[in-house]
Amino acid sequence: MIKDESPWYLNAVFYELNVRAFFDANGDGHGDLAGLTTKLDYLQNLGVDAIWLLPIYPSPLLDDGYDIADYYGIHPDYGSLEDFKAFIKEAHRRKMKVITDLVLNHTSDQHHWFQEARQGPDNPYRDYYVWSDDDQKYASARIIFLDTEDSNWSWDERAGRYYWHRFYASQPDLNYDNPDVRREMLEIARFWLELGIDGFRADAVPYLFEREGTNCENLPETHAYLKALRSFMDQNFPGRILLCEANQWPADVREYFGEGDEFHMGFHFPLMPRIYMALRRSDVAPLEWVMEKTPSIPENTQWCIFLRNHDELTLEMVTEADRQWMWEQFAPQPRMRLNLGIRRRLAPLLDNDRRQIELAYSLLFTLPGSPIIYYGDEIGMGDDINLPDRNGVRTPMQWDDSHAAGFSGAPLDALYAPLVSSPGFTPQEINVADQLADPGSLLATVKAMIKLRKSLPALATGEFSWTVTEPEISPNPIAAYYREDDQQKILILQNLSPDRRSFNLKTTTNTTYGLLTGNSKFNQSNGELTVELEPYGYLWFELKPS
Ligand code: TEU
Repeated sequence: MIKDESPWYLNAVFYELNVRAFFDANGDGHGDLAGLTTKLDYLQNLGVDAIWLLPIYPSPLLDDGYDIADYYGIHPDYGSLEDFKAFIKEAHRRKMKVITDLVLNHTSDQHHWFQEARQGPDNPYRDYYVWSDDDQKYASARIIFLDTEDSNWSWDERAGRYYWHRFYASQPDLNYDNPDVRREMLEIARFWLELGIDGFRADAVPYLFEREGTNCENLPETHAYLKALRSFMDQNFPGRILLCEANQWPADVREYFGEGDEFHMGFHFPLMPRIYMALRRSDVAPLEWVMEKTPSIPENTQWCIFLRNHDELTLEMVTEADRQWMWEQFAPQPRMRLNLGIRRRLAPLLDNDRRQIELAYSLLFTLPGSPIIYYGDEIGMGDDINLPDRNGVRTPMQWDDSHAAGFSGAPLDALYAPLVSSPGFTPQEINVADQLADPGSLLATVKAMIKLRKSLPALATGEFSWTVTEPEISPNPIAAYYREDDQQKILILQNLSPDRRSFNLKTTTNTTYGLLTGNSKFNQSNGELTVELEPYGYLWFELKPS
């Protein structure tokens, strides 16, 4: 149950955004911190509690900023540290929290540590990275960026040795066996926490240590270091949070919460693809499966749940057969696929079908965890599968139908990425201004759901339990569940199928089913709730003694 003194992140709505993509204040074609600051009113109005910024450090941008060249600065495209401080101040003034990406596992090869390390075995930075005379060590570690890399080792001509990297070859992994690396990272954390941020989204944490004979993921040494980071934060910056990015099965992610002494929050990767699976199959079974596999987590920790993010929709946490099926269903064109995933946004994935998109949001706001919205998905923005890597889901935010979608005053050919041009998704068709003016827009619905969700703490931390509707059919297209704490009992009914569905639900005597929101019909009488759910329809109720 959420109490007044409960930590804020237990019932918070997060918003993930790319500074480059949000708003360009100086007209150079790249979004910047000053631009983002002018858009804080929009986020406050949407009801967002916390903003997660993708990396804004100086970087050659070969992995869009996850390749960091200097941990202590701001990429000049985005502005300066002064701009960052001003942004934090303005966000806090609006009672919004800010978390930023902390990339622990690797640096850019342009980072001065790596440039020094290459120089020779005696260089003090040599041991900051993981070197080998051959490319055979740690052979059980999988390759993550399968479409671009064929080994986790790359040859460095200057050093005359191989270096280890779990992601792009331009991102050498740091050597966490070196106490200097461990210490440097705490100093980096200190620097940003002193600037006033509220915490970190810690990137790619399963891969910090390497040990022969293992898959080099989730190792005990890695957990020990992450606990040390947590304790450093608790001691020096109490109240600031750590959000874990571990794309792992629930049982493995569970370990990152420790005994409440490691991460405050963790992304629920296995849930995400199963939301799409359940919708496309009109079958609740994938959701039942993942809820059953989801372990309970320590007090004052929380899942972070999401529909999409800045990466490809990862299919690492599904079986091979399900992956093939998901690709056939959601990525019929080869350009839509990337590594083990799908580089498309929410609205195009769901056929730009308003009913399915709304239902996906209904699931996001009622399943256990704090929801994260990916920028642009609140208006149903499209993507551009012709752009390289994952850039197609990182295009400029569509503010209005004026020049450059109201994102920038720069000439169109100076924008960091082209505007979405696919039919149905152009800025003329999808933009914030139109949707703000339209009480029936997706944006209006998402905003209303956020407000409702925040007023119902049982949706954040209450017990979750499935309920049975009658007649029972198999496969079952109805996702029906209760969320309950000692203050509130909420019933959620959702139709995962494109057909209208009628059913009954046995009700408790002396209980009134108060409608919270929904788009379907129901009737309560004689101890039964009779429901007719529209195609992809949903109803949320609060149960009250009558
Ligand atoms: O992703 C790391 C990661 O662990 C994967 O889950 C990744 O999300 C998946 O394979 C899809 O790419 C993080 C960032 O989110 C990603 O943008 C970076 O490219 C990556 O780290 C390397 O820094």
